[in-house]
Parts: sequence; C-alpha cells; structure tokens
Amino acid sequence: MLKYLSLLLVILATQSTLLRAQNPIIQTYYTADPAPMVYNGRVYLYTTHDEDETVDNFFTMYDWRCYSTADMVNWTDHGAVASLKDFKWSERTNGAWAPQCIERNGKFYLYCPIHGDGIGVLVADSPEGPFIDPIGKRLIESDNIWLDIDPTVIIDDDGQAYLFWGNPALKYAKLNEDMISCDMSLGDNGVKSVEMTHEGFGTKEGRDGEIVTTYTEGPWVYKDNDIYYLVYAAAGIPEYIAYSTSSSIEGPWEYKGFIMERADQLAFTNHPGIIDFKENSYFFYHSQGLPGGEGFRRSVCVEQFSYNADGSIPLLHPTKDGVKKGVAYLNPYRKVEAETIAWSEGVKTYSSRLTGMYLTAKHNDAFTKVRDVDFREKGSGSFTAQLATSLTGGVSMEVRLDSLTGKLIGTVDVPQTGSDEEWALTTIDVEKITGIHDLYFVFKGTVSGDILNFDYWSFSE
Ligand code: FUB
Repeated sequence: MLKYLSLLLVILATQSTLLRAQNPIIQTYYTADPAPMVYNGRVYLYTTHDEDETVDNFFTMYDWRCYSTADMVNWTDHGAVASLKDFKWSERTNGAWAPQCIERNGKFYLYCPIHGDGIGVLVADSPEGPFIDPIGKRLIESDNIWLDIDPTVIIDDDGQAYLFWGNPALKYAKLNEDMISCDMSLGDNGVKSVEMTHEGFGTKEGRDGEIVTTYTEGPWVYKDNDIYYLVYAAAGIPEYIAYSTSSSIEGPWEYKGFIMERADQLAFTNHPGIIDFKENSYFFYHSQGLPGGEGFRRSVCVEQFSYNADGSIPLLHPTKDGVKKGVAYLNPYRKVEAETIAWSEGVKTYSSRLTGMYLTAKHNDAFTKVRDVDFREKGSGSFTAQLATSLTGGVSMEVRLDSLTGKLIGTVDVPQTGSDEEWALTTIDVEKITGIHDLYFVFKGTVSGDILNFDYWSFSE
C-alpha cells in the first residue's frame, strides 16, 4: 500500500512540475541566443534556431526566429523571420548566429552574424518582418571576420547608435543615423577594440595557466538609470554570464561579477538578453532543458529579477518555473492564434501563405496550454476554432480548464476537411466559464503521425 502511495505522490509531483513549467519558453523548436526587444506594448524575442538534426556535431543554424508576448507567459510564434538566404553576398549555408533587433524611426534593424562571414543587417517596416538586406554586403569590415559574431546594439541618449560584437575580442563601431552604415571616424574601418583589462572584465585562468580576462562572447549592452551595462558570456567553456558597468558607453568598464553560473540544465554556451517590461526586469538566457536538448540543441529561458538598490544585478539561477506571474490576462473573446502558447508538447508550428502561422499536433495527446485567460464575470457561450486535417475521421480537440486532465468544457470533432491546408471553422457550445483560467487544448487522433492543424480560436461572450 505504502509503495503505491509513494508512486502516486511521485506521479502527482511530476505532473504538477510539468504543469507549472514555463522554461524553456519555446517548446516547438530548439532556440538559442535570445534578443528581446520591447516595442508597442509587447516583447519581441529574436532567437537563433538549432536544427533538430545536427550536422557534423556542430551548431546547425540556418535561420532566425521571432516570438512575441504581451504578458510574459504566452508567446506567439511569428516563425522564421530571416534566414541566411536573405544575405545574397554570403555563400554560407550554415552559421545563422546570435542576432539583435532595434527600432529606429519606425524601422526595425536586425543585425545578424553569419559565422565565418561577418555581420550583416536587415531592415523591415514591422518587427515581424519581412526583412530585406538594404546594403547587399557585409556591414562591418574588420581585420578578422571569423571573430565578428554576436552583435548587440544600443542608441544612446544623444541619438548616437553603437554596435558591439566579437569573440574573444570585444569590438565596437558607431552606426550612422541610417543604422545601415558605420561612422568611419572611430578608427580602423570604423572599428575600435575595447581594452580588455582585469578591472574591466575580471580574471580567469587561461588554457596554459596564464591569467586572462573573463569576456568570451555574446555581449548585450543597454543603459538603465544612467548606468551602462555590458552583459556577456564569460569564462570560456562552459560559459557563465558576467557583467561590467560604466558611466560612458565607450568605457572604461568595471567588472561586476557573475549573473549566472554553471548548472546541469545549461548548455556549454550561454547568451544573455535583459529588458524592463511593464515595470519588471527580465533576464533571458538559453539552456539545454528540452527533451533531446544538448549543446547544439538549446532552448531559450527567462527569469524575472530585481536590481539591487545600487543598480547591481543579483546572481540568478536557472529554473523550470521561469516567470511565475504574468503581467496581463489573455482575452479569449478576440481571435487568438493557435501558436500563442505558454507550454506545449508534441506540437510544431509552420507557416502557410493562406493562414500565416499555424500549429500541427504531431501525435495523439499532444497539447498546448494557454495561461491566465480572463473569461470575466459574464462568462463564455460558445467556442470556435479553425482546424484542418487530412485524416478521415476520429480526430478531435478537447478544451480543458486548468490542467491536462481538468474539467472538459467541450470537444470539437474536427471535420474531415480533405487536406492539411483545407480549413474549416467549427463552433461548439461550451459550459459557461467565468473568471481566470488556464486553457488546455488536447489533440486526439487514432493514427500515428500528424493529427490536425490548428490556426486560431475564440470564445463568444
Ligand atoms: O549560437 C551560436 C553561438 O553560440 C552564438 O553566436 C554564441 O553566442 C553562442 O551562443
């Protein structure tokens, strides 16, 4: 009896951890090198993308993806917004490494390193793209383009924009106001190196026992309360995250120590991204925390944190829970994209010309969770979903409340639409729901393999 009781407790504990889990924040793809950007009441998150199949046991990365959120717990997938193919001047077929996007005068500039081929820039009228290459050539001409990776960008209070980048040297350039060319006055081809002092970047023991500075790669530069912060991957491999501060964007920098140390669920690389959003501060990084995860199959995570009174950043620990409390509720009475997800299992997202992004349930019992849905006092009447399936029957989608096995408020029998791209809008009556709930969409099908495609959903009041 005791044995069964302990087993039951283990199962319950595992399930409650799963249901609470919020990290990694993207479960449909392996993502890395987070670059968050706050714009117009949303956080846009640009990531690199580790392919599911790694080639030659190395980083296998062809495109850059974008996600966004208004609440910090439900993330909408905007798909691959740029790829190596957008840079016609580069012949690289692999190496879409850590990017960053910034807005200036209503345009969005995405700085992209192509490993081995330097840094390029793309521009778009919307944060979700489409992005195009406005210069048709490399943005930065430096003495060693192999070291030109991981750009980070800042527009200072006086309007001067700076790009920092590099591994293991940290370089920077002033960008002209057009954001797509460099101000050549700074030095060699407009490129200057940050002096790597022990005061500025701390010390560690090098491979041959010599004392070197901790800076490795992945810089993230920003300003908060008159302090310039330079956060970066540090201390070689495995990478820690450390930071330095300055009262001037061009330094000198003062080393402040680690923000994140080594932990089991972390990969051998790490990469920081820090923002303030709706009066909270968030630290983005990557781990190898998804099933199948490893150093070349990483996943973006986020932790909420508070600065210390003197502006210093506390030591942060990678967690599974991630962001515990969202900053807004989700409105179910508007069209909600199916690819707006707090947590999912067995699901991939794709894009089609007809519908834009949609999701595919890859097997029976695959599910998505949407957090903090506000049904208000008046409550819900009916539920509508746009779905497609090429299967001939036996396909349904359960709508459940608050847990995977929680109250079943309705089941949509997915009509035989004839193909994965033939969509049908189905409305069903659901039990009246009021107040705040998490929603679970559980996909059911009797065959193995892809079950259905799901485009969007809404409730009527
Ligand atoms: O993701 C490829 C490279 O690994 C990035 O450019 C580095 O920052 C490290 O995360």
